[in-house]
Amino acid sequence: MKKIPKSHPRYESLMTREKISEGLRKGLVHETGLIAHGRGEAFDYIIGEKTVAFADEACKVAAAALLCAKNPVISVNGNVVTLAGVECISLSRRAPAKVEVNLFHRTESRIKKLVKELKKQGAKEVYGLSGDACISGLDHDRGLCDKRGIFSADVVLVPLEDGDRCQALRNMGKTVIAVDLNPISRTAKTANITIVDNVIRAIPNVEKWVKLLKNEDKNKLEKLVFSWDNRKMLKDMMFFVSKRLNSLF
Ligand code: PTJ
Repeated sequence: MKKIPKSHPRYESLMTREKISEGLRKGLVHETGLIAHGRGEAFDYIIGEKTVAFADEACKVAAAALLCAKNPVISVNGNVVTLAGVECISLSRRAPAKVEVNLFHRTESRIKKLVKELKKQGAKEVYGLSGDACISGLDHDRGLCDKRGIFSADVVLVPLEDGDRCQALRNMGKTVIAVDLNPISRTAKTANITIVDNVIRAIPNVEKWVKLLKNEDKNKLEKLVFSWDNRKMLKDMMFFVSKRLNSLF
């Protein structure tokens, strides 16, 4: 990776760019993953590159949903493994939840590379290689998933998902937790619980809440999930963004 001086005011952001471009060079990230990352960066800049209160609340509800689930799965793609693979593995142990590599631009070779990378990062079991089931309503390879993973999951955490697939997962009756910096994306509007934050901050934050809520009464956790109003949170988030932009000048 390129050497970025720690004194640079955009050090963290530039290092993250380096990570993503290294992910591309290693064949983990798809080339359009760089474009998606740029869009994410722009929204992160707008929210102030910090976890806002609404995102923290969403992380709490996401943790409750994972703890109430019978078969929760964390779905990871090229960008997620590159930016927050270790954090996803750590969350999967704590919840506990399965991890599945599930790609928009699916190729066997990239799935193999990502599974290998996750194992290198410490994962014991990673789903995604068999692709022996299909997310209903999606033709094209992006619908392929594992029968014992996403296909049979009741709760799916999908950081950086596309809106179409998010809707298809919901149509299958699953509870979908999305991480998306863009509060007006189709994914953000379609998921049951949307964490409007950078995946780098969001995954450890969900794990923090899993730790805090682990011994909480199940009924109380279920209430937390069922009473969550995702639409209201997105509206509050947009209000926060417009207020913040107005206050900058
Ligand atoms: O590895 P693959 O083949 O599964 O492909 C992955 C990408 C990301 C290329 C694919 O899923 C895709 O094209 O995604 P989209 O539809 O561009 O959506 C990406 C969304 O994630 C956008 O709304 C971005 O704002 C958001 N995003 C990008 N980077 C981050 C992010 N959200 C949270 N954290 C980020 N670091």
